[in-house]
Amino acid sequence: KFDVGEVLSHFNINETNPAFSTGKNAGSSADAEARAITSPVDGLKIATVQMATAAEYHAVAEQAVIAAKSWRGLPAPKRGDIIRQIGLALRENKDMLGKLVSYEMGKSLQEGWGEVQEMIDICDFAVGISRQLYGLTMHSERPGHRMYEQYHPLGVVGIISAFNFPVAVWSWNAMLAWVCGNVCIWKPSEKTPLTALACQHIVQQVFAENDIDEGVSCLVIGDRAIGELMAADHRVALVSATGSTRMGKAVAATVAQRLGKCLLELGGNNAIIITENASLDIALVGAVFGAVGTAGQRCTTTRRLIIHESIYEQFKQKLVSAYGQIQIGNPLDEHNHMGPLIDKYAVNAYLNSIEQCKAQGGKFIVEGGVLEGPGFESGCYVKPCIAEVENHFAIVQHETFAPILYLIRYHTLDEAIELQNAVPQGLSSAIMTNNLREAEQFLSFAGSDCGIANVNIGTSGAEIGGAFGGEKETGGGRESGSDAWKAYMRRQTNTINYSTQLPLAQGIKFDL
Ligand code: UN1
Repeated sequence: KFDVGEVLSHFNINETNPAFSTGKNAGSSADAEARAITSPVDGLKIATVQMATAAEYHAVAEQAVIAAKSWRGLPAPKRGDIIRQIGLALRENKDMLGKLVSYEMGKSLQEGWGEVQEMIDICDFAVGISRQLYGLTMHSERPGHRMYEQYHPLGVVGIISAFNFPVAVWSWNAMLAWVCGNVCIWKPSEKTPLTALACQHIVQQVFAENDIDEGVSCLVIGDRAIGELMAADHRVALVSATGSTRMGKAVAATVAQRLGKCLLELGGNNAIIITENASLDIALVGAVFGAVGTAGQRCTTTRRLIIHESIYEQFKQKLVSAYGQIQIGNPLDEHNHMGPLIDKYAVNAYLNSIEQCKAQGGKFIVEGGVLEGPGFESGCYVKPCIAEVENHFAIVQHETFAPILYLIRYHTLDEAIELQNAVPQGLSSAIMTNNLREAEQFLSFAGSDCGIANVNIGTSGAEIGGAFGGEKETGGGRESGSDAWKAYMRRQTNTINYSTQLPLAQGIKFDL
């Protein structure tokens, strides 16, 4: 049974909560704006947070700069040991944190727990990486010389995260940034600050037990004004931002003004191509989970199905009957597949997109709409819907963060791949086929133009071990696994002369 009070007190979340926290030092100024956080699950107020002022942000950033000097001195494997302990603490808190994610954000409890599991996984990955921050050794062209490269910490990393993965995406960034020797300032979405406070509570306990400096993990609660301060702040070496393309463009432009570093993970418009050689049962589960999971609010959500004409009608029927079985309701009730959207703004955006889709010629085969009545009092529960469209419709080119699935028909695989690529975004993509030629063409340089391309798996639900991110308007950043850690470090090339001469490179003569 879910007990909000129990979960909140477990994480030391009170009725009113501070605007910032660097551990022991947490607070908010008298003139800070208070904001009530309500749950999309039942529309009830959960707690109040204070919004940080500019002065508070600057004070936190100062503390981060100081902490960066001590944290970087701790050897990387020792930093990894701290992350190992955070991973253990997250295991202990998985149930509670998963529930809070589900209640504050609205995703199903399975997905709330899955999100915490993703955090645990990245901790384990980061522990391993802490002993593998490898640089190369090169052969110098000069005798008695040696060259190598090493990776040093950047300093302060700013993390702007979105409401839809309120804790996992922060952890991808923070755990890697920390083992790489950086300190972090986290600005969570103003829609989901309570799960952020819970994470800060978990992390600060581990830090306190290990006598780690105040300020290695800084949390600042605020809206876009805080994001703007961070983007403009020369003390923040890297700004890692997850969210809309509009937000990413603003962050990138500001960071570019000071030639800082950016890591962007923005919108997706992900498609699954279903060929005549697909296993339709696999395709069905992949497509439905991809489209309705997290109520269509993942950046990896399946938004378009590009289906071969020979199986189009058959698959359409399967989809319609599968949609008829989707249980919508309180996400903490494990019988439900789908919870609410994050808030009423999201509901309006959903309704608006349905209107536009109809106006542009879309034909709905599963109708949408807002659910009313007992259990739906928050006004945030909507029906997942399906429309037959053409790929070029303006609404289809746009990412609506809601469970609206578009169906498109194709004749040849070349055409399907062209359609899949013909959107401004480039995050995730998939093909459903048992035909090797089709799969390989899709994965080739002439295939999908996305950062993620899957075969016989949907577009969402990536594992943490691979680099996560995408091309075009998705922003080009890569987070999480593989060698994404390199984004959190600066590379230094070192050439050492141990000879008794000073030969110059390129054979240049310079005698005195
Ligand atoms: C996001 O939606 O911002 O691949 C992240 C997935 C998850 C992460 C999504 N592992 O769907």
